[in-house]
Amino acid sequence: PDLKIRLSDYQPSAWRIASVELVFDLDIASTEVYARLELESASATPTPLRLDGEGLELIELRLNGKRLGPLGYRVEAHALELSDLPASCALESRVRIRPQANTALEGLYLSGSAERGFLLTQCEAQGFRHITWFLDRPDVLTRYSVELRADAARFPVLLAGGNAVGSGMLAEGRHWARFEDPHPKPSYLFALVAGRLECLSQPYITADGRAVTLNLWAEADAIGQCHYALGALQRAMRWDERSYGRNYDLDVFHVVATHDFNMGAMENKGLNIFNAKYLLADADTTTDEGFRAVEGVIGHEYFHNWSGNRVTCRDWFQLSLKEGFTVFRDQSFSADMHSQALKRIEDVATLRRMQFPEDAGPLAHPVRPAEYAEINNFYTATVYEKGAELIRMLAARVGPQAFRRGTDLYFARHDGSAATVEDLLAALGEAAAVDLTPYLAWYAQAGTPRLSARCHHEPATRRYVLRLAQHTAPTPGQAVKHTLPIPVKLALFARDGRMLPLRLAGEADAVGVERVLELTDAAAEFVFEDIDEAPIPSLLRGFSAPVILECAMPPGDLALLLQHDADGFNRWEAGQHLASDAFRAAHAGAAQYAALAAWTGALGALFAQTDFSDAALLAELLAPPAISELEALVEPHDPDAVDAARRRLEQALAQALGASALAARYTALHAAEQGAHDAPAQARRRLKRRVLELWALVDAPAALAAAEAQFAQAAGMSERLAALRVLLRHGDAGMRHGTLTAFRARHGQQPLVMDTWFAVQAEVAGVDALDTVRALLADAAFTLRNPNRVRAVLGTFARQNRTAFHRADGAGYALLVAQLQALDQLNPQTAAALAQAFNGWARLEPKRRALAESHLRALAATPGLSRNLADIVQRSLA
Ligand code: HT7
Ligand code: ZN
Repeated sequence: PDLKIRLSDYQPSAWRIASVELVFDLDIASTEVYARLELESASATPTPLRLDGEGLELIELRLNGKRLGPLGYRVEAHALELSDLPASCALESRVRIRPQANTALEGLYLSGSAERGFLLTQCEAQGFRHITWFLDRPDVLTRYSVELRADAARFPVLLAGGNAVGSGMLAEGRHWARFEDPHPKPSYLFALVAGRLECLSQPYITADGRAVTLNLWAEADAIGQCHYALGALQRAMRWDERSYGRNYDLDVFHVVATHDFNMGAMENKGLNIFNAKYLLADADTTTDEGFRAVEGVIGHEYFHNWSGNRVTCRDWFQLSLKEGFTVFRDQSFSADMHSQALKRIEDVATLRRMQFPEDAGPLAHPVRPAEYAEINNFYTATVYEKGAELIRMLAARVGPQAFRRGTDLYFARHDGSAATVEDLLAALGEAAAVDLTPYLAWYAQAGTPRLSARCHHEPATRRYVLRLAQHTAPTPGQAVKHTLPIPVKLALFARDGRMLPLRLAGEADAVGVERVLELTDAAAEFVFEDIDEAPIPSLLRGFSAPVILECAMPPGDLALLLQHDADGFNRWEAGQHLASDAFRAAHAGAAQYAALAAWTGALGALFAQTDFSDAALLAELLAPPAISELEALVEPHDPDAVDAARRRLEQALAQALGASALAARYTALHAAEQGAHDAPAQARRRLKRRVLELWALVDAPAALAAAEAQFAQAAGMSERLAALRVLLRHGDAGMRHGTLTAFRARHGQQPLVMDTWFAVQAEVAGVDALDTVRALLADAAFTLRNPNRVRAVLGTFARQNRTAFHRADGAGYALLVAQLQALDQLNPQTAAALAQAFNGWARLEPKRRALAESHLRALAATPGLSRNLADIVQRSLA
C-alpha cells in the first residue's frame, strides 16, 4: 500500500487545542500521563477528532468530565477517534508509558542506568504521540501547563519547558514541580527532564532588559565540562540580539546533556536537550574542532528559539524553513566568531562530502520534499546544508540591509504561528522590493546543477566573453528539470595579479572589481569590455551557489589563483580544482601530469613563505578533496583505485614539500605549542597536525618518533589525537597497541573520548581493517544501545573507511547488514541513518555493485523491518 504523506494533500487541522494541561507521574518502569485538552472545532461542519498516539496503554478517557465507555471512542493502530463531539469540549486522557523499555529514544526514555540515569523526552518529529494522545503536528500550537511528580530522592531535579510556577512535596517522599509556557508551541517542542543532575548557572540580561537565568545541566561527573558551552551560549545570545534583533523570551533557559541521543541536539522551548558530544568540552578531552562544534550547535539550537519556535513550520515538508535558515544563522555566527574564509571552506567541504553524494544518488530529494513515508529520514544534508545555501543565496540577492528588514518582517508577521517557505520568501522579497519567487524552484528541485563556464578573449575588440550554461541531471521521480536562478560571483585577474574593473557590454562604467551575475536561463553570454589581455577568471567566489562548476582552466592559471586570489575561499577552491584534475590523471594511470606539478609547486611555494600568516588556511590548502568527492569524478568507481590515486596525490605533495622542510616546520610549530586556546594557537595546531601527517609519508621513522613524543606530552586532546592518528596509520603493532592502551587507561571512564578511541580505530584502512571492526564490536564497552557508540564504530567504518566497507569480497557489506538488522530492533532512527552509507552503491564497479545490491536486497527482505529502515532500503534499491 502507498503510505506516503504528500505536501499536495495538506489540510489545516479540523480541530484546535486552546490549551493543554499535562501531569506526569514519573517512574522509570512505568509513567502515568494525564492530559486535559481544551478542544475547539475549526470547521463549520462536524468532523471526527482523530488524535495521534503510539504504544500508549489507555487507562481512562473523559469528555467534559464524564468517563467514556468503549463505545464512545475508537482506538486504531496509531489513532484515537472520537465522533459527534461538541464544537468546544474538554478531553481528559490517562495513559501508561514505559520509559525504560524505550530503546528507540523517541518519546519519554531513560538515559543511563536504571539506578543512576535520568528520564528525558525527544519529541521531534513525532515523539509526542508516544507520550499521550494529541494532534501531533507542527501547525497545532497551544499553551502548555505541565506538572511533574516523582520520587524526590531518585528524581531531585524536575524540569519542563516554560517558566517554573511552583513546586512542593507530596506523600511518600514524592515531590512536584509545575511549569507554564506563555508561548504557544507545537507538540514537537515539548520537553521534560527528571533525575539527578547538577547545574551550572549564570544570570543574563537580554538587550531588551529581561533578566534570564541560564542553567546548564549535566550528571555530576560532567558538570565541570559545561563552562565552555555556557560562554558559547552567551555569545550566541548577544549575536542574535545584534545580528537579527532577537531576544530571549522566558525567565529561564535550560540546556541538558545526555549521552543517549539520536541526533546532535534539540531546541525544545526553554529546555534544549543536547547530545553530550555537543555540550561537554574541556581541553583534556575535546579537540579544537570539537570546541567549535559545541559553539556551533549551541548557537544553532539557541537560534531556533526564533527560527523554529516563535515561528514554526506549517508541516514537515517545510522542515528546511527552520533548519536551512537556522544552519545559515549558525554558520554566520561561527564565521563572525572566528574566520569567514575558513568557515566557508569548512561548510562547502561538508556540503560536498555529505550533500552532493545525497543529491546524486537514489535518496536525492528536494530541499522541500513533495512526499515522504517516514519524516525522520528527511533530517538530511539536503534539508539542512543545501537549505542553508538557499538562504545564503537569498540573503546575497537582497543584500544585508534588506535581508535584516525581511527577517524582522518575517518574525513579526508570523510570530506565534506556523509558516511556509513561501512566507519567508515573501517577507524577504517585500523588504527588498524584489520578486524572489523564481528561487522557489530551488526548493522544489532535487539534484546539484552543473554550471559550465567557457570563456574566450577577443584581443581585437578587447572583449572577454563568458558563456554560462546550466544542466541538472534527472533524479528519482524528477525526470525533467527546470532552469534555476544561479548567482555567480566573479572577479577577473590580470596576469600581474590585479583585479580588473568589470564593465559589461551596454554599461557606461565599470561596476567594481567583483560582481554577481545571475544566470536565469539555460545558457547566457556575458561580455566584459576593456579587457586588454586574456584574464584569469575567479568564478563562483565564496561559493555563491550550490552547484558543480565545470570550467576547464590551465593548471598555471589555477596555481596563480591558489597563490594570489584575495578571496581565501577561492584560493582554496583553486587548489581543490587542481587536486581534482591531478586525481583524474592519477586515477587514469598517467605518469606525469601538469595539474599535479602545478598543485604541488604552488603549495610548495606557499609552504616556504615564512610570512604566510594564516596557518589554519594553509592547513586546509594542504589537503586534497575528500574521498567521497573524488569518487564522484569517476564512474563507475573502484574504491581501492580511488583511494590509491588520492594517496598518490598526498605522497607527491609530501615529497614536493620535502622531509626536511616538513620536519623544520613541525619543530617550529611544536616549539610554539603551549596548549593555549586562542585563535593563533588553534591555527598552529591545525597546521601542525597536517604537517605531521605529510611528514609521516616521507620520513615515517622521524615522524613516528615525533608523534610518540607528542602523544606522551600532549597538553590537550587536539595534540594527543593528532599524534594517535599518525601512530595508528604508520606505527607497528607494538606502537599501536601501546598508544591505544595508554589512551584507554587515561580516558576509559569518559564516554565521549571512548567514542573517539573506537572511531580512530574504525577509520584505519588496511587488509585487517574488518578484523579491527569486529574486535571493536566485541569490546565490552561497545553497545548497540548507545547511538554515539554505534556512530563511532559502524558509522566511521561505513562512511570513512571506504576500502574496508567496500571490500571486494563483500564482507564489509555483510558486516553492516548484520549490525543493521540487530540495531533496527532497538533503534530504528539510528539504523536508518546508518543504512544511508550504502548510498552510491549503484555507481560502484560491477562486482561490488552486485554484492552491495544483494546485501541490500537481503536487508530489505528481513522480517519485521522498521518503517524507518525499510524506507531507506527501498528507496536505495528503487
Ligand atoms: N531540530 C532537531 C531535529 C531532530 C532531532 C534531534 C534529536 C533527536 C531526534 C531528532 N529528530 C529531529 C535538531 C536540530 O536541527 O536542531
Ligand atoms: Zn536545527
